[in-house]
Amino acid sequence: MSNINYQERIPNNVDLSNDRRLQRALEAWQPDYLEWWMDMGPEGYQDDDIYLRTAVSVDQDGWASFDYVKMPDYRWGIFLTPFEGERKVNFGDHMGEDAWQSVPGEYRNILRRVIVTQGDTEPASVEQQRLLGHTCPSLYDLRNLFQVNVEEGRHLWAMVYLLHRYFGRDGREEAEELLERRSGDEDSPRILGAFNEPCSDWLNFFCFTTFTDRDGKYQLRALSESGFDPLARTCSFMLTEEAHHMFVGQSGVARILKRTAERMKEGDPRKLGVIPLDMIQRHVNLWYALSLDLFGGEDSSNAANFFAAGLKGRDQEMRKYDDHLALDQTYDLTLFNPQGEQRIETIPLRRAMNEVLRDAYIEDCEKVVNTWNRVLRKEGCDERITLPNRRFFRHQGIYAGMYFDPQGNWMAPEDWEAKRDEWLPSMADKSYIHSLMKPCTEPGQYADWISPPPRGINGQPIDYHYVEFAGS
Ligand code: BYC
Ligand code: FE
Ligand code: FE
Repeated sequence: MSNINYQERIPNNVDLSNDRRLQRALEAWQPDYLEWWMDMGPEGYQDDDIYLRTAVSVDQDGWASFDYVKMPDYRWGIFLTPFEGERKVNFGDHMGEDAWQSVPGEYRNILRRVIVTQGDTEPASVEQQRLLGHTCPSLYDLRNLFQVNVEEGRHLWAMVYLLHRYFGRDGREEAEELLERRSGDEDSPRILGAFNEPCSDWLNFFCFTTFTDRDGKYQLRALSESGFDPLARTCSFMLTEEAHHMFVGQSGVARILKRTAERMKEGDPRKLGVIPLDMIQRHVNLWYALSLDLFGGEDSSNAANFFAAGLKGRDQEMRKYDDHLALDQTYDLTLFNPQGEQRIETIPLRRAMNEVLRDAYIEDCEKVVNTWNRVLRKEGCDERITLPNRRFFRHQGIYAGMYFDPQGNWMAPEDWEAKRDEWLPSMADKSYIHSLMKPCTEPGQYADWISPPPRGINGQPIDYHYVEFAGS
């Protein structure tokens, strides 16, 4: 079934109306979700008409339609890529067995944990971005922010569906708790580090959607290989939506770089009201490092168990690899002792699966940075954006609690602290950037610190009324 039933209260392509218990349970969760959305979703824009895309089909082509929607009326629903019939578990100890259509008892807990961890990031990101609308650089950007927000809301629905459908009472409790934790809250924070960090201006937002949503891409890709078929199919549809989130980030940073490079020909970017390259670099450093942490420990028995169980594969497990058992191979990790001496430790490949996924992510990020540097080159600017070494500013895994410069050299803590404001956003950066963040809400108007996009959304012009404010 590839078409979505929009007649129902919860749009879906999972035949919800034939499972009354599940339908009732999800319909009972729906008002709590909406209450969360009104409390924690974009502040101040709930009555406005936003030019949004809504999923209308799960086919690769023509899956979305565009129209004006008030965000609380967005049709959040449950969409899985179509059932493929004969799917098998394709890696790990169960390789060759039929893919699971229900939860294998022995993996119930770890599977629930992965689904909850994934689900938790989605509302967290909406919470982090909740005030950004007030300082939007244009209606085009405002609309993109809201598009990302409603789709992250839908990603939460995707995980809540799995919890309700496959995990009974525990699942329903977890679904409630997903609406109770809050990004950055001291008592009840979100689960993963990056999702508790503030994201209070648009440079942070564009770096977040470039680097943190891109972690989403790789986690979802790994889960879309899963032997638990409903998880695989849910994640594979989420990836369709994810592409736009990363586009928003990558093109947002590119537009900032373009404007900065243009102005640098005239003088000091700070005096000209644009964002200096070193400030942009510090934000890249921060969000890249926070996002690297999201892959978990380099040496992880959890990761080995996930892989062995056939629950979480590598990036493009089927396309990129021939050996799906990963039993005979190893992975070399570079470790440091407290004196900064380096040594290599070789671990079984299965234990290194977090690091293998991180490698794929890093490669992708390098390509993104290359596209940014092409923008600088085209503007005749000789400076370049770079990615810091994977050891820089890490809080999870084997480099946590140690200090490395952006080139990856070990440092004594006090030496590192003295350099901190050179490498990471400082209070001065924050107040300068905040001073630039003035809303631009006339169609076709763009803030001075960012260049307009080369084209609009869905073939519309860049001065389109992407948001129609209520009462105007
Ligand atoms: N922060 O063996 P370890 C997205 C915990 S983004 C805090 O090293 P493991 C999105 C870990 O839970 C994609 N805690 O790692 C983007 C464990 O705790 P317990 C999100 C962390 O288990 C933008 C302990 O450290 N999806 O969709 O292999 C906008 C040691 O565990 C962190 C997923 O993450 C951290 N950064 O975990 C919106 C996929 N890292 O159990 C959305 C689901 C590790 O000892 N999650 N810990 O208390 C997973 O597959 C895995 O849980 C992890 C790695 C990738 C997080
Ligand atoms: Fe998401
Ligand atoms: Fe996303």
